[in-house]
Amino acid sequence: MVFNFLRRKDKTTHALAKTRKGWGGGLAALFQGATLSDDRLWEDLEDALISADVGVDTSLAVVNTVRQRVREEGIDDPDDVIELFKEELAFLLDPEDKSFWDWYDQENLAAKPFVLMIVGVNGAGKTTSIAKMAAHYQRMGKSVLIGAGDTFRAAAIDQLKVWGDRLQADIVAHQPGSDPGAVAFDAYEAATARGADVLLFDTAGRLHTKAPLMDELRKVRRVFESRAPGAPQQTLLVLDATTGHNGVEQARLFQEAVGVDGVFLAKLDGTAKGGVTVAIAQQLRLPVVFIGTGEGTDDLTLFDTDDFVDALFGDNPHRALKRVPLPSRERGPDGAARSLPPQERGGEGA
Ligand SMILES: Nc1nc2c(ncn2[C@@H]2O[C@H](COP(=O)(O)OP(=O)(O)OP(=O)(O)O)[C@@H](O)[C@H]2O)c(=O)[nH]1
Ligand SMILES: [Mg+2]
Repeated sequence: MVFNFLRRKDKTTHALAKTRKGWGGGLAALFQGATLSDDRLWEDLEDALISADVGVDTSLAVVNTVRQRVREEGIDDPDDVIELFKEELAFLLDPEDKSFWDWYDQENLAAKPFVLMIVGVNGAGKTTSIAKMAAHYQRMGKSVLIGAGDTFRAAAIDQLKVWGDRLQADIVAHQPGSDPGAVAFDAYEAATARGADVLLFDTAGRLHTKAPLMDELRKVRRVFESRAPGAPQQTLLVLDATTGHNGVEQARLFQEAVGVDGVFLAKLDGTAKGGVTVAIAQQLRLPVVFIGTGEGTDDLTLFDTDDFVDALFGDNPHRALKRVPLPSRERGPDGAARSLPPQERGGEGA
């Protein structure tokens, strides 16, 4: 599980450069010359979280909780306050059941072929992310087959073939305009026949056509379900991090229509709004599984909460994150992690 650990952390740090500059660094800068009892400071902190797309309610709740803890725990060092922010954000980012993350770099995959169905709107980064995941599994010594289920555009099929050649991964493709369900069927059969460990299945992303996209995706899903119990093993939604909060709304549509297990957050390197990662975890109850850190096949990293919050604010080697449940942290009835506003905890604003 410590697969590629160091490089992973480097990549997360690199991918979050813009977010860190615009947000994490911005947060740290807010403390310079400020006093912790100054209301203005806490309002600025709220603004900084909101403008990074954390979401308004979550931003207010996080700041409230941190402010309350500062008061209750008698904290007066700004570095300690930043650690509190890290802790609260880490709590919001962790899925309730962390074993969710176990599958993606596990030596023994739960099925053969292990089917990953990749969904997302046009241009989100699906095809590129598939190439990255193919390379990821190849590095783990797995054989990978890719199904070209985006039959809507001829270019989509060609794009996958180029990646397939480059990665020396088998591609199963039909003619443009053909039935994606039939491609799914053939791709599964081919993966079984060739003994492939992983089947990555690309899908279309256009939203408004004669055959509604969600119906088509449901059909693809049913084809996999009919081939083997438990298939597809994972349905990953690729979200473009640069679209910020809109991505959260998109995700809801896919979640309702086909069911989504996790998010591949692409293009995190291209945005200053990395706070959307928190919004995804918080509002959708979806774990971020991979992050896309560039346009090459090597530009992906496994999501790790601690790496993420460290990368946001910069490492602080003198302090370790506390990962104990604190009274200020609760989960709602839906399992959503909540930073409770002080008034709901029987206190008043600090
Ligand atoms: N900087 C950066 N660019 C990325 C990343 N992932 C994808 N891209 C770029 O985003 C663009 C769209 O990526 P695609 O993989 O074609 O997206 P798609 O979802 O398959 O798009 P359609 O097939 O048109 O629906 C390409 O120019 C990619 O190189 C990333 O993590 N970082
Ligand atoms: Mg594509």
